[in-house]
Amino acid sequence: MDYYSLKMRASQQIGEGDQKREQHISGAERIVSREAVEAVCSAMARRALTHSKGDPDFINIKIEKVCEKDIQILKALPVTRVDVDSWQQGLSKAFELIDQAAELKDFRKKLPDLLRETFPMRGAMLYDIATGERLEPDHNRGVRATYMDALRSSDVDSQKNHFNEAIVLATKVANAPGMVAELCISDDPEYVTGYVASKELGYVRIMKMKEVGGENGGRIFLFDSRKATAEECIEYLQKNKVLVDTQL
Ligand code: WAQ
Ligand code: MG
Repeated sequence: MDYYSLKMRASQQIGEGDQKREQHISGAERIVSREAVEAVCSAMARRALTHSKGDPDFINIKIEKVCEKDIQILKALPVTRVDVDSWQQGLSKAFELIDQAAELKDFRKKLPDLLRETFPMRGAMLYDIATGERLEPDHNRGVRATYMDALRSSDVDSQKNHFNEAIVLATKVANAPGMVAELCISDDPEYVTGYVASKELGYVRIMKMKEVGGENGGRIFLFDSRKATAEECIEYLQKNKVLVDTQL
């Protein structure tokens, strides 16, 4: 069977003169059957054009054929859920889980600053817990995990399903060489649920991690350079084709 990868990114120019920059609005990645390509493509355009972060003036949709033999099937991370009373409590719970996964004492004290740095980024921060260095080739952009989708999903969602997309991304990321854990908060103003994920922890949904209406979200991929090279990890995130089985 023929598969096709579709990638969408949408942005808006903001600011004047020297301050002019591209603000990321929306991005999405899918791997679907040939029959679904047209419908998924138009759903992506609609999604970009109706995003709550703003009206994009640039939308890029890229379509590529993918060989079935190049696709790796991964079992979805097991999902658990943590209910919290406030977003402050949610963040604190997330930081606690990260400390546990990274096996670093008091690492959580660094996390609020790291998180702040991710707010304007289109991709994720790749942070080396062995050296404290950021490893993305382009710090403004970050690294993006691409070429992934749910297995047996040729459905066309014009409405974003945050959880379905996140479990796919988190499963791919957790399987990358040297990956220790991921922390994620959506930058979509109305979406306050976030997660911490790793192979050991699974996918831990934390029901509140920011204020409703807040646009400050981002992703941190915590990586350990004692376990793999940054090149291997980035290559996996950006190039390997993955379908995630969410029904196992
Ligand atoms: N690769 C790397 N980073 C990404 C990617 C990607 N493919 N897609 C998004 N990001 C970064 C980017 O900086 C975004 O601004 C940020 O993550 C948030 O992305 O269980 O919707 O797509 O209900 O807004 C979590 C679901 C939803 C929790 C997360 O993130 C649950 C979400 P968004
Ligand atoms: Mg978003």
